[in-house]
Amino acid sequence: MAKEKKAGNAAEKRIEGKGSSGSNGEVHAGNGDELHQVSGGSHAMLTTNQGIPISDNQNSLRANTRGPTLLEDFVLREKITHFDHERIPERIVHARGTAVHGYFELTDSLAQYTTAKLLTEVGEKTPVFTRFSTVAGGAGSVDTPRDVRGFAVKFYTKEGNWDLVGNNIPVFFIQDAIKFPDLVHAVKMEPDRGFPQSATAHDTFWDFISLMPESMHMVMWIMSDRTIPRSLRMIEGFGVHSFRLINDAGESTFVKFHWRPKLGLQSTIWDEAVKIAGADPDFHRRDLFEAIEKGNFPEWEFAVQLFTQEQSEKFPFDHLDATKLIPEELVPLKVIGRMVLDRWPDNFFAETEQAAYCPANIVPGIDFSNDPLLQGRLFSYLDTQLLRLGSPNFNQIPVNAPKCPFANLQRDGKMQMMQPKGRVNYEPNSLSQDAPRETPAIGFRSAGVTENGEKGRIRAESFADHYSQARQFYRSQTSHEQAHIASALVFELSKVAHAHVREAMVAHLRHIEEDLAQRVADGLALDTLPNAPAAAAPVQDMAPSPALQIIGKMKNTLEGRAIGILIADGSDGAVIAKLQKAATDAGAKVKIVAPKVGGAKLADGSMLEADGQLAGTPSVMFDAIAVILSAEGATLLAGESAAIEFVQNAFGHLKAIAFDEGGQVLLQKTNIEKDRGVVDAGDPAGFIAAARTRQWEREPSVRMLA
Ligand code: HDD
Repeated sequence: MAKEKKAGNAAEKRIEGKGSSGSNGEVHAGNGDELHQVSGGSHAMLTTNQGIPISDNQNSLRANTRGPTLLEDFVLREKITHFDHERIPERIVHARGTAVHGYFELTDSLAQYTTAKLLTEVGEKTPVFTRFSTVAGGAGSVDTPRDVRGFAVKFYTKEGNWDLVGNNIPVFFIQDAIKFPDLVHAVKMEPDRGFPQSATAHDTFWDFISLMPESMHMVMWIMSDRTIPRSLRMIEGFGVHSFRLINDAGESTFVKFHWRPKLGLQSTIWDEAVKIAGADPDFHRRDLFEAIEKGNFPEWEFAVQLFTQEQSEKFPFDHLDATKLIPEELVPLKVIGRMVLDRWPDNFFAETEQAAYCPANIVPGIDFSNDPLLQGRLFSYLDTQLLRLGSPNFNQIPVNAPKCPFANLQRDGKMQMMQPKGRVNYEPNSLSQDAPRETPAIGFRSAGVTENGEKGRIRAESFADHYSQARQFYRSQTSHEQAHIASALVFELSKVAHAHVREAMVAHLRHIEEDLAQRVADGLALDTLPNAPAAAAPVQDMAPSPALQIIGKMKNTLEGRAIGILIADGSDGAVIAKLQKAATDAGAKVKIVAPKVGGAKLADGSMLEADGQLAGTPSVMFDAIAVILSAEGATLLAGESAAIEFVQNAFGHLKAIAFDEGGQVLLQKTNIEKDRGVVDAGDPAGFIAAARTRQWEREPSVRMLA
């Protein structure tokens, strides 16, 4: 082939003599620019999908140097066609998510209650693939909107796959699956305008909710800081519904499943979450990735609440109603194992995007309850997977395939990857010795439950109490958390243009707590409190449950947290090093932030490289900050709004701040009032102690909460 025929898209002169045939390991030039591909090594040969070696991956086939492209260019057509088909439908809900491989290890046997091997073989490590997600936003939305987090775990057990498809909130919006499409339509982008993306703060959501008293308990949870987590490593997970365990005598026990993060719970401040969305839309995904890369494997305890039918009949609520939880004080949690996530997927699409979770995937020894929300889910997920993945053979995709042997007589269909042998594809048969057969002794069996009563579209009387647990949740919170709930309601309802919807919501709040209704009404400038709607059942005063707090479950630790140190030319290296050591010893990740990413020249003349450039690394990325500056550095940064905001936002987000003499100059410029959380950098221990928590008592001085 003549050289000019291989010319690229830049100045042809430069290209001549540069294009190569691109054989194995060679630099494959041809676009006229200097390429920095690695030479040498043992690169695989680039081929088409038919295995035909490709000689030139830079230029399509043309009739002449500057002529039209030829239809016969199968290399071009195959590549573009494949590209055009690269996307599959995103999940209708939970579209944005990130997943990690790991294992579940059983520490306590539940042999008394179940035959499921993964819950009875102590020490056994079961591989898992766990996907965290937001609910409302599209796949390309941000990580930190106010939203429920999905917590879906696929256990590849010896007896088949078990999917525990839960959330970071133990209750749900609705009691019956038939309402799910309405709920999702209401929360997603409004259909005429196509916004807002990934937000509940709009008319259609609150209109729907204000007409659904059963959602009030969930509303308390979503307005709490549970929906603005600091890290996916710091969220709880819940199976939500009651399930059943079945033992070898065929007896069944009800069970609720819980995940409890080793790092404890922590959330962001709402203003912080909003700013993180701009600074790093992938904040949670990156945090998880970086932790795993560093070997700080996130870990959760796995716990169960076990109870009998007789016990459940005495509960002051119906446990089959997914808008109710079982307080830990009523049925304590029993920790039976742990989950460790230790391996990032090799390929996001192949694994995370194609992962197909389904609550109906269950193993012998576990069974469903009659929760009508769960019953509807058992249908929905398989149907969704068929649409998304396009074929009933999606279970053959490696991330979805069981890791135990599996065999049946299902055959054919699009994208069949298996090549079954022989004549027999039916059962029973007498022609094959090896065709798969049923195994009555160990095969899956449903609990032998007697069902009777009248068929009909009826909601049980026992599902009628919509406010008692909402009240219990609100009353169980610390005063800081209550203020956040009230303020979140004010924020969300302030985005609702229809006054009657705002009023209807305040009216519901009166059943939950009069004081909450008043605070929200004040925040919305409502003159009078609207009348509460008729409640379908009397509202009960349940004992507060401190386990429902976040602040009460935050760990006094820097493990998993990050500290940002702002420096500039002339900063004192010794002070920085001391802080760095103290923070690292306490388990924190430390990042240096400087006006230039190359770093800063310290007072002793040495260069300290930066991990982030100031404009792109605001303090919302950190749990605490230090400002270590020379006098000149401080004067320079006093004229830089990113530096002022670095300090101001850290203060506003209730974070600890360490400063030295130069840092103090910048602090003065921001007009912040020093408090216990603003610590001299000469006292690293004091700084670390302050950095372990948020400065809650500072909050009234920095924002007007409802
Ligand atoms: Fe759902 C996805 C959690 C009720 C229908 N759901 C989905 C995911 C999670 C949940 C975590 C994402 C799984 C993943 O990472 O791929 N969903 C819940 C919880 C619910 C719940 C905790 C209530 C307790 N869901 C629910 C109902 C329906 C659905 C009542 C329909 C009747 N959910 C779906 C779905 C999704 C889904 C449409 C979308 C993508 C997918 O399944 O794979 O089938």
